[in-house]
Amino acid sequence: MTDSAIRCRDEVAAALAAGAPVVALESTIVSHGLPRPQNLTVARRIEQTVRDHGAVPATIGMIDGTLVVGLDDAELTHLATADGVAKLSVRDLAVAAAARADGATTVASTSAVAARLGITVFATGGLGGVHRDAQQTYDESADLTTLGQTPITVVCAGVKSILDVGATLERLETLGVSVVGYGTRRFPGFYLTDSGFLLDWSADTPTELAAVMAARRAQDVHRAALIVANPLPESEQLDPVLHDAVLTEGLAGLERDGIAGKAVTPYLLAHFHERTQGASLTVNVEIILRNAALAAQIATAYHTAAA
Ligand code: PSU
Ligand code: MN
Repeated sequence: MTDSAIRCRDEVAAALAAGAPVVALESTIVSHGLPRPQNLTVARRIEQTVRDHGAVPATIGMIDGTLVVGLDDAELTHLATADGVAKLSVRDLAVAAAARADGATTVASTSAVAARLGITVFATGGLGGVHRDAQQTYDESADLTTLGQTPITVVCAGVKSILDVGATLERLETLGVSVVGYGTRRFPGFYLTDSGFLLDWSADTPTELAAVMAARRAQDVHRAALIVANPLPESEQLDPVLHDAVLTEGLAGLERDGIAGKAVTPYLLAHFHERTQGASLTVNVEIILRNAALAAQIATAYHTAAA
């Protein structure tokens, strides 16, 4: 599919037309969530992992005002290395297009664009959510409200532990977003295996999750997202004591450095990467690769069953 607003890479368009499994991937993690130069290597590894598990990767971003579904390697390199790549949530897409900007899409905008093209599964690291001081700042990621009205399955490791996890889960309930733990009823805490919050539902295989997706389509009751919360094994999580110390320090840094709005998430992620001497980066990469693999398996199970 080619039009001036959205360009879909041939390989992705062919897979969609054939009903073959496609996994959407976001570009904000690449441009704003991971440090350079590792970000480009990781972006390529995420795509390769999707391929290794039987699906076609479609990394989404904006190049010169056009939304691209399935960035090619030159475009991916550009978004990973160029200065001035904008962070685009849904509300930014049209304004950025008219300005012919280059931009990276968040969970919200990636989901919205992917669902519009009929992509059924999306892999990311951790969702945005309600920030800890939201009672004063009203800072709640547009990821939540967008997922409340976007029919797509999102594989993630919960929400970033820098957030108010309990409040985020309450908002997901209000917004009608389904949350299913993968092999667990304990909601994962991104860098940590367990956030301390319990879930009502779990599933143990990609086939079970494909059945949930089929039931959602058959019911067609409410067009919200399905979140698959995939925890890291405990042996791979960040040391919880180190995690809590670095987080406390990062939250204090926000106030000290006057960080607000959409700069908050990249600031805290960068703080973690620096203060754990790269340990949080290793964990972050592991999270994304595991989610990419599971997303590809779910997409494959769903599209095989539907065929
Ligand atoms: N999770 C990560 N790294 C990231 C993000 C999430 O591990 O970079 C990004 C996602 O793109 C998510 C966004 O949609 O942060 C949320 O930003 P905000 O809180 O400003 O809505
Ligand atoms: Mn925000």
